[in-house]
Amino acid sequence: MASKDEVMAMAKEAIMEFDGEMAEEAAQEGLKAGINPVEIIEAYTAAMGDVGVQFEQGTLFLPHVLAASEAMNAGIKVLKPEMEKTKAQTVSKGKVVIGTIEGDIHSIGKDIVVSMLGIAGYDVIDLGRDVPVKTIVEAVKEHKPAIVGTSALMTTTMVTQIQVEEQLKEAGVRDTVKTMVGGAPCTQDWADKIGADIYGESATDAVSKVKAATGA
Ligand code: HCB
Repeated sequence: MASKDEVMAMAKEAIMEFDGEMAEEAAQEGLKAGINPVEIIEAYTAAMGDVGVQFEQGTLFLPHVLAASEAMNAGIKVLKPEMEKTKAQTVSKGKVVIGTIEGDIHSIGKDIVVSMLGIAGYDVIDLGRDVPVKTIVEAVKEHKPAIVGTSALMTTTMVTQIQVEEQLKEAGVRDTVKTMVGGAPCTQDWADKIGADIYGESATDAVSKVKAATGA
């Protein structure tokens, strides 16, 4: 059986090599070895961050990024059923509505947050990606969640998070829900500036802040 270090190294290599089969193998070996799926996802995430840096430096290109994200999704697909088992054993701690903001199709980070909130016992309504602000406001009215989160990966789309704050106010539901923002360009300063209640730096940070905000 593979050791934890071997599994983590394999998980990272799989993303760096854009190898979905290796990502699946790392996930399977990790589960066999009793490693927490979240830790394996964190290894994929770290490697995805490295891919992002290389993309920014111009040493990798969009098809590479896409292949890396597909490899990561392949690995997560193996881990998900195991994570769902944990979810089934917990009583719901409350509802969270979440989506990637309008104009933005980046979904990997948001999907990790969705999975980890699910594992933590939240009832998560995932609106997907490129979600119109109007749809987010309607979902808040319909589902009455404790938290509404948005993900923005681009400086050009994070500004739309301001509209979430404004349109929730216009709809008269801003006081009924706590807002969370996240995604690489977002910061605590950004959250403070636009009046969002929570800034989730990572999925782990998002879960612990959601727990604090909901008293769980
Ligand atoms: Co994309 N892309 N991309 N991309 N992409 C970025 C984001 C750039 C920064 C790369 C760059 O140029 N330096 C850049 C944005 C620049 C800007 O700010 N304006 C960029 C661009 C420009 C684009 C396109 C426009 C490229 C093009 O077509 N010319 C296009 C977007 C089109 C559009 O959206 N309308 C595009 C496309 C793609 C894909 C499809 C190839 C792919 C996305 C696949 C997918 O998501 N299904 C992709 C990817 C993968 C990236 C990078 C490389 C990685 C993003 C990622 O998944 N990171 C990224 C570079 C980078 O970020 N350094 C690059 C890993 C995840 C796990 O991290 O930060 O998303 P995360 O999530 C964390 C954390 O933030 C937090 O928890 C997560 C887990 O810990 N979190 C939340 C996330 N959301 C949260 C919400 C909450 O409420 C709370 C916490």
